[in-house]
Amino acid sequence: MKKGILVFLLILLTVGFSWAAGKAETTGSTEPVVLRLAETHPADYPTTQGDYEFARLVEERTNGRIKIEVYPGRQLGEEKAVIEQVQFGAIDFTRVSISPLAAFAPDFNALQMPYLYRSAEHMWQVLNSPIGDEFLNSLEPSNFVGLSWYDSGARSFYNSVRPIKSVADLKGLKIRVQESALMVGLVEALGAVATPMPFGEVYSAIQTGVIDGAENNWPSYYSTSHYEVAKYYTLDEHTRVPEITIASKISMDKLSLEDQKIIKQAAKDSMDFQIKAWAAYEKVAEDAVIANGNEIYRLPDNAEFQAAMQPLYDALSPDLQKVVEKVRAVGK
Ligand code: GTR
Repeated sequence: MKKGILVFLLILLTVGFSWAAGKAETTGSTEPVVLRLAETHPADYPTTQGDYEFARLVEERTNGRIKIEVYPGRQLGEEKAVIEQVQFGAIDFTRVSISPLAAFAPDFNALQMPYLYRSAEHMWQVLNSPIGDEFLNSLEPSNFVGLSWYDSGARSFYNSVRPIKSVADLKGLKIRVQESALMVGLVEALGAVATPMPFGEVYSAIQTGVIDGAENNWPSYYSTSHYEVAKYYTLDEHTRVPEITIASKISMDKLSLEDQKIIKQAAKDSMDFQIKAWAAYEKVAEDAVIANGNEIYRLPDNAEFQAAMQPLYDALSPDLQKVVEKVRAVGK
């Protein structure tokens, strides 16, 4: 109870401070407006590099009136808790995977369905089409402002027990997933045991045998050192899950329309930078994991995995099935 009151007071204080900071801009003070961006990855990770570029562009284009401070490495908390804080304005921005965001805006599940995109190019065609903008704009009723998309490659399974060469090999393995109902369903559809868990807890959970493995892209497999404790990596590439940068609608509403426009444009203009940083880091990660002697297995084709995941499509609402059809039609 006491702890609850303390947390409440802290939230009031944080909201109060951000409000005061926001005011500075409208009262013509020369003090910069300082806004905070939460990032789960370390400073050298490509999404964080994109965050820094976004912050740099905003500072440059507002002549220093708005400063975005990037907090990498989960300093402001794990993704789910951070999204909640962005929703009520205690944190101004975050870059997250759309997987945990879908708990707040369920339509986003339609953009992270297994084997949805034919390729990385197809995903980018979709995100850069009006569909991508509709999704960014759809967040406002949930109190977020969708700003931009970042690359996240493809996610695949890794574990410490055995190589996975077919769906049967996944049977009974305890696999960590993001805090996402869709990801729980995906892992269960393959006969494994899904364990939702915050990102920062996965390394020790694999090391101590609480779980057998997890799933992620090359850069995360490498930067988290999960590759050291889970040496079998199967490139089944079950999902491409775009990364997204969102703002708190409460924070944005305190800024002038002109500053909101600058922020939106700067976020979009940081995308190219992030996509290049992603490609470079993906290569570094892959080379380092292979040099470490990990057992990498690429599925000759993913037909078996894809068929096992069909129930997830059947369970989608008719509206989301229509979105899936629209996504599939892009570029055809
Ligand atoms: C990464 C993603 C993070 C986080 C993480 C996870 O690929 O960039 O934002 O969602 O996966 O698995 O928790």
